[in-house]
This record gives sequence, structure tokens and C-alpha cells, in this order.
Amino acid sequence: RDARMAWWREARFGMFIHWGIYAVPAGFWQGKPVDDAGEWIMNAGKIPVADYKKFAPQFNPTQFDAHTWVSLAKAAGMKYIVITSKHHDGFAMYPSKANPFNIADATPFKRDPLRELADEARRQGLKFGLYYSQAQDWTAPGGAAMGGHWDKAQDGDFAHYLHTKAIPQLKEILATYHPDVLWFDTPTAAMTPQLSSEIVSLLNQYPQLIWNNRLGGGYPGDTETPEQHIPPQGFSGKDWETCMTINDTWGYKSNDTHFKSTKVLLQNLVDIASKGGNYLLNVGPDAHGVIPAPEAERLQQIGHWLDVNGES
Ligand code: JFZ
Repeated sequence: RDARMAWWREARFGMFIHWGIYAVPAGFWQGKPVDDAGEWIMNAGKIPVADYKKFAPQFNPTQFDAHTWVSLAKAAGMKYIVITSKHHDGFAMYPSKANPFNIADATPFKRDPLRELADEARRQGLKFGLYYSQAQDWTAPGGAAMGGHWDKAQDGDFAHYLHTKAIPQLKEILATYHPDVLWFDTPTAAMTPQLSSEIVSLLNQYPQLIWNNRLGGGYPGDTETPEQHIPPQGFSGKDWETCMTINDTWGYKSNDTHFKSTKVLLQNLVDIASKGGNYLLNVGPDAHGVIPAPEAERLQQIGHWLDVNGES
């Protein structure tokens, strides 16, 4: 385990990327702002499945450039990136054979951003991780939804969903991109020990893989994941990673301009590093494929400060 965790323990700083078709509504539904994180708009707005799926044909992020994103992470002093391969909305950001609600089959954008990012990250010497929402899936029948379902199209059996969508997609992303990290999320009670163990058997086929504590079923995973706060004493004897937003959303929202200052972001980085943790700092690219300028600017400034004052 120590050998497997070695790069991660030295990394200290990573880029979290929440990117999906929720960047199309960008925080607005039927002309009104929806008061939740951008990637939660479907749930918070109780958008019907059929209506939500209509965002996919509008998603054509032709300005996406893996080189620009990875170079920004590198310039900031980040050593790894973790990007959403499927968030709670169920949309796969890669060409999935297991389910048609994906970037190749449901959008005009005929590229594979995960392939491009994985290759570019490795070319620039960064590790590459994938986020996958294993339990919540608001567009697949049987997928879990925190707060409960709101559309009959969501009715179904959770184990069936897991066996026909989540596990097949996890197999795909592991075999296709060989991620260094798998980042699970919001396990919910549906992730029983039995169902979780089926995923663990799969993970065990990748002995170098690092995965977090949000799988479910009582599995501790490799890493603690405090969210939006820095544990005052860290976690002694445990690897941990604080994830945080730069503004108040993970997925892009056109009306969220509540950006933390570079000073606060740097203080967080130093505070976290001094307590032995990692800082997974999020960016929310827009529907054109661009990381918002106020976020990019702050990352550049962090990198500049580290160049002047850090050792790295
Ligand atoms: C989850 C997601 O629902 C969210 O969209 C985002 O991906 C984030 C990184 O993870 O949100 C959470 C998960 C855990 C806590 C809070 C929000 N928590 O433990 O306080």
C-alpha cells in the first residue's frame, strides 16, 4: 500500500474537474436561477428525464483543449487531475458501449475528452483520475437519487441499474483509461456490502489503483475526503484529501461569481499541506470547453507564488 500511495502522498495538490451537460443550462432552468450546485440542477429543479436529456444535443464544446487544461494544472503546481466520467445525472463523458447516454452517441461532439486528457496528463507527467457516481444516477431506471425520484422514468431496481450500467461502465473506464485514481461519491444506503463487494472485486484487478472512501458498503477505501473544509488536526495515520470549489459550485454556473481570492486558496493549500493532506481544487469548465477565466487566473497566480516561494 505504501508503494501504491507514494506518488499521491507527495502530490499535495490536484485539479478536480466537474464537467458535463449541466454546463449547458449553467444554473438556469426555464429562465430562473436554480439554487444549488450547477451539477445538481436536474435534481434541484426536478427536471424530467426527457427534458434533461435534451441538453445533450446542445453540448458541443469545440473549444475544449486538453493541452490548455493540463498545462494550467501543471502551471498551478498540481500533480494530478480527477475528472467526472459520469456525475449524478448519468451522462457519460466518454464513448460508452454500455449505455447510449454518452458524449459520442448523444452529442454532436465526436471526440473523447477523457482519452485526450489522460494522454495529455501523462505526456506532461501528471497522474490521471476519474470520478464516477456509482449510486446516484438520475436518468437510469433504478439509479439512486438523494431526496427521492421525481419522474416515473426513474422507477426501477437498483441492483439492476448497478449490474447493467454502473459496473459495466466502471469496467470500461478502468480498461480504457487505466486511471490512477477512482473517485466514488454519495454512496447512499443502496450500496449494500454485497453490491459494493462486487465493485471491490473489480477494483482489485488493478493493484495500483487508489480509490476514496465514498464507495459504500462499509469500505474505508484509501483516502478520507473532507469536503469544503480543512480538518483542524488532519487525520493521523490516514491519507486524506480535502476537495473544494473555487466559487460555490462544482459544475459550471454562469451566475456564480463568488470566487475565493488567490490568497485564501494559497492559505488553504499551505494549511492542508502542513497537516499532511492533499488539496483537490475544483474547476468547472463551461459548455464551450473553457475553464472560466477567473478560475484559470487564480490557478496561474498560485503557480507563480509557488515558483517564487515553494521548493517543488
Ligand atoms: C458530492 C456531489 O453530490 C457533488 O455534486 C460534488 O460532486 C461533490 C464533490 O461531492 O457532494 C457532497 C458529498 C459529500 C459531502 C457534501 C457534498 N459531505 O460529506 O459533506
